[in-house]
Amino acid sequence: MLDDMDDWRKTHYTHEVTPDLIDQEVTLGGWVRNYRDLGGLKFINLQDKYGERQITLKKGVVSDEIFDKTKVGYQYCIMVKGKVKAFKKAPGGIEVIPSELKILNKTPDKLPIDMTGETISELDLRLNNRALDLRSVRNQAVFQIRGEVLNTIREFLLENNFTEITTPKIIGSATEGGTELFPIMYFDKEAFLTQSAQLYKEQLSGVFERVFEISDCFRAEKSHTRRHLCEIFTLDIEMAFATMNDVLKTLEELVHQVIKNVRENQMNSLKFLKMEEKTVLPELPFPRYTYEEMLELIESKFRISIEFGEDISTEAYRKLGKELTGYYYITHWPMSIKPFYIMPSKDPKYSESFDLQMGWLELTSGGTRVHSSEQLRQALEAKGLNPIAFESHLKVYDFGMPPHAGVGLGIDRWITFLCGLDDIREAVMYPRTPDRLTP
Ligand code: AMO
Repeated sequence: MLDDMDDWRKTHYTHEVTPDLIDQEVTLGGWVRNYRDLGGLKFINLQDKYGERQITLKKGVVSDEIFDKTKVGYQYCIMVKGKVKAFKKAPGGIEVIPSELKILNKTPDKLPIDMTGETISELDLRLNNRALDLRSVRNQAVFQIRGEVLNTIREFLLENNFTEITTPKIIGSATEGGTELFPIMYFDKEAFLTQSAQLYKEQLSGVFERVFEISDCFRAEKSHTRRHLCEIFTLDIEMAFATMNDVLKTLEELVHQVIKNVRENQMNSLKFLKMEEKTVLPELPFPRYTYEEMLELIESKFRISIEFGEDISTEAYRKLGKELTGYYYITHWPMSIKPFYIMPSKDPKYSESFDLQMGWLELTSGGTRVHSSEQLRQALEAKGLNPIAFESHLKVYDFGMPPHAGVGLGIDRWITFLCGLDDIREAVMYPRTPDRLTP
């Protein structure tokens, strides 16, 4: 039989149950992280979204009725009314002596994954049971950090005159070329899920000047790596009256602020993930290397030769990451491997583009954009794309489009790195990969 919640409401979350509440009555609610029955003594570790508190039932101290009735299992959903007491050996130096306890929901005897924190179950099994898995302390730490990162990004950008935009995720034609798009049916027409806010953020930089969007985009890439997803969460930034150099400066200041806040506000989560020493405030400005300097470095240090116009291979990045362990920029990529909207450099062999790297991992792409409609038309043609398909975008460029520049940052990749995770799937609540569409 389950208990009814009735008019019980939580008075506190676990982290609010601090020593200044000693001898006061609280009502807590959450799940049983751990349960020990030592005969005359029962301990329940009640967890909620912020942490846990020990509930102690000692025969003779609590009523016989509650002592005898209380038999819980892992992850039972419970509510407890009780008094806060000081107890040195309990987590946080506090325990709650219950006067009443309600079992609101039960679990099977054997849970599909370990929830005690003693072992980490295999990732696919955890993802199959993701809502349960997300309750683990480790995941709580990851998603506290993720929340802090997103919050700081918004705060920082809003303070710096950016406007938050929301752009369509269902689109009629390819954003950046025809590949990597998921087609969908839009009534009787074919449409696509967007791969990037690129064209809309550019258009809106001609309205709100400095814009950003934090949202999903979709990549139909059959990549089975630990850094690729099919649904990604990106930060898109676009700045009018600006070039790549302005974006480089804003981005590094943003990264700096995010790490500062994560250190200040999420130290416990960093410690739990053993990332407190690795998460250091980066020095500004970030080192900048041109693509060509990078190729020379890779050749001289690792004897890996990359032809001008080729992407830097994963093998080379992995090695580079051992030498360049912090954040750094790679600028002026060959125009031949950049999208049509990127501005060519004075020497058109190069482009006004950059990536922000963290060690071996690419976190962003960005650059100065083309803002003349004529030049954009030619750029589309040069990339083998049909300007007619881009007509609704191109006409915006005839309405006084300002010079602009921007960047797209993969939030999931960044969280993977910041939390020291092995696999990007751990950095999102419900990952989408070529093999995973549920839960
Ligand atoms: P790009 O395609 O490089 O650039 O994407 C920007 C950043 O998003 C992340 N990312 C991914 N993360 C996980 N899985 C994937 N499949 C994946 N694909 C990309 C990376 C990458 O650096 N419109 C441009 C941005 C711009 O120029 O403003 C764009 O989308 O961290």
